[in-house]
Amino acid sequence: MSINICGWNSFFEEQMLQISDESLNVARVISADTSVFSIINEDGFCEARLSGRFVCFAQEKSDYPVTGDWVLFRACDDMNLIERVFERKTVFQRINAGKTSDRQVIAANIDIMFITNALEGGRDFNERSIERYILSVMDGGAKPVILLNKSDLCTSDQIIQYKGRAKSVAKDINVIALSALSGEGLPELQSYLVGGVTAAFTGPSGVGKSALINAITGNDVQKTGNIRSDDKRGRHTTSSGKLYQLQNGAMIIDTPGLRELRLLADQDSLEEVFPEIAEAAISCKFKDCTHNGEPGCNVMQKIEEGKISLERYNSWLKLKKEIDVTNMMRSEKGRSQKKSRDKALAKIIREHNRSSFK
Ligand SMILES: Nc1nc2c(ncn2[C@@H]2O[C@H](COP(=O)(O)OP(=O)(O)O)[C@@H](O)[C@H]2O)c(=O)[nH]1
Ligand SMILES: [Mg+2]
Ligand SMILES: [Zn+2]
Repeated sequence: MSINICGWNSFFEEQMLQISDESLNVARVISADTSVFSIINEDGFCEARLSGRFVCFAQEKSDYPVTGDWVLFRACDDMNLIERVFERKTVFQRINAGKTSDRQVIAANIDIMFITNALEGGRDFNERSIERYILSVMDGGAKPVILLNKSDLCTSDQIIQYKGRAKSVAKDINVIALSALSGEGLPELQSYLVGGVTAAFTGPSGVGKSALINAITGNDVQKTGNIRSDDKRGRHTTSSGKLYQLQNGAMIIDTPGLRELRLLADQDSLEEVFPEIAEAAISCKFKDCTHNGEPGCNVMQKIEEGKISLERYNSWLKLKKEIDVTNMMRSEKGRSQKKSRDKALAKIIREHNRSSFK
């Protein structure tokens, strides 16, 4: 099966080969509400809902389709029913705000994530926020690119300084200073948007994500969300994001501004984002050194020598604590969920046995 719309690739094609049901159609999710999904395929746009079977078998809310997902749906008389979500190539996710440890997938199958920041006289520029976003994006599998928007508000010397500061926390990651207003730097951003690529924008509110998307798309974009009658009634679709298709075949997702990006990541991703700490750790005296006061700690040594910055170390410590606590909460939750599933199953078996012996 070949699907003539953008973003489909061998990762999904291979999954398709495992599916023998000819009555199902492939589509990509453009925007996701709690129960209504806008989807696109060769035949155009339509709306779909979740099938009862899908809801029944979904283990958690994060299994539900989000913007960027590939799905299989059944066209019924008056409704399209989503039966399945393809395994995601990449995810952009966080832990839900509040006291939970539930995971919220914001968008899926993003190849390139533009981590957007603003240089409003530097007020909003923050290395620690950039580190947090890089960690989240890399852990989800997308390739991060750092954008420093609103360069029109800075002198060229200031821009060089900010770029250097961003680079100090983003070693192998491209940093682009640009302006949605003046157009400076836009061609470099556009060079990422080739046919078949799915790119997305994330970052705090007000940094200019929407302005940048408007600047690159101009009138070129099919404002897919706008044709939804639901939007005219003002239903908000911001919980996950919105996907736009450029005429050259690139796809762009505008994700909602996040007030809080609670991390869901593993230790390996943390090491990737803080390579200098991971590298120094190899020479610590103890294999399980936590770099928090043990004798013979090479990380501490490097900090004293000024080879690892104290800010970076403190940031690493804070992020590590955060992901450790979350992972612990999640594994405890997983255990207790399994326990209640086992209990429910035992009850069913007991009742079944009782009734068959009657
Ligand atoms: N000076 C300047 N202002 C910008 C630029 N990009 C966006 N803005 C302004 O910043 C504000 C927030 O932009 P918006 O795109 O809504 O941010 P979003 O919340 O990240 O989507 C708006 O008032 C924009 O006009 C820029 O490159 N330069
Ligand atoms: Mg916006
Ligand atoms: Zn150590």
